[in-house]
Amino acid sequence: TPEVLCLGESMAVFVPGEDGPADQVRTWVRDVGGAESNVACALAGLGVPTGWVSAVGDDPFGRAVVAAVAAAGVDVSGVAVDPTRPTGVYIKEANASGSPMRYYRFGSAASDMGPDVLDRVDVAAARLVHLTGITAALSPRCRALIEAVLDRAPRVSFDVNWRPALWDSGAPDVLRGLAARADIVLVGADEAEALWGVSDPADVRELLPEPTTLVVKQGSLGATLIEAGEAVFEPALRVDVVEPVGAGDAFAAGFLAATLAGQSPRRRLRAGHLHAAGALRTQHDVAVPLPGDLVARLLDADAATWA
Ligand code: KDG
Repeated sequence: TPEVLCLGESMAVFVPGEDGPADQVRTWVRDVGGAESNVACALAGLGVPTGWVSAVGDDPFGRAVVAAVAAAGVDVSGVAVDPTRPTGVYIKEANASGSPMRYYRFGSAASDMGPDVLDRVDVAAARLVHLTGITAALSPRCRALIEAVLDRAPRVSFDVNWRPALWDSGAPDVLRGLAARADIVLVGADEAEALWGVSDPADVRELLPEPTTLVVKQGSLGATLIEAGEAVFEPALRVDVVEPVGAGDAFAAGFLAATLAGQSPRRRLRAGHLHAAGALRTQHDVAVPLPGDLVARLLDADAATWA
């Protein structure tokens, strides 16, 4: 049985298959993506038994998504097939400065998931359930589902993952309320600034005093972990960014795997940075893994060698 369950929607992703403005691109490459399944794939790659809980349509994209996640070693027995609704799609006009994402997911199979998902999936048996703020934006039923997970799961990690395109209004309060109920919260300083008007990790902490563990990701600078009254900052690696989507998911996976393994704050943050670096260097959502011996050396390197 999986130790970690990641719950959320995944989609067929289309990235340009040739150069030029998106409205002139005619060749698109079909990939697979979704924040929570990205985390699940990366965790499985790190050797953590992981399941993905979701729903897809009874269609080719749904089958492609499930096959890709299963091929990464993730348990997909928690994925339902909804014959009445389609699998979602998104378009990624990939570039290094940030990729505008266009979603075609309204009314999708996953957006109709509700608390009844917990009749078929035992979240109480997992060591950790990973959620993101994306799910809260998909539908009232999805929001009720993540509230129900927060009620029942023994330990929840929550990546705020604010996606402005999915929200009309209410995001600051909803996302803060959900984050406050989680055990581990991951948030970008830029997201915290846009949502709540604060970006300094200590100020974010004041806003979210309840979670045991808070990680504020400060972009190319690094990340700060605040836990048991202690703040630890660890600089990020310098990377040539190809396309940033998926880096947050890779960071979460590295950080969570190291956390489950009981590692030190510094190693947990470094594990996050190392996996994020892999995702920053590819157009795909899921990272190209860095060589294991390099990872092992960098996790324990002195500060000068590391950054
Ligand atoms: O974190 C990356 C995700 O944003 C991407 O895979 C698509 O799940 C996605 C979303 O809803 O934005």
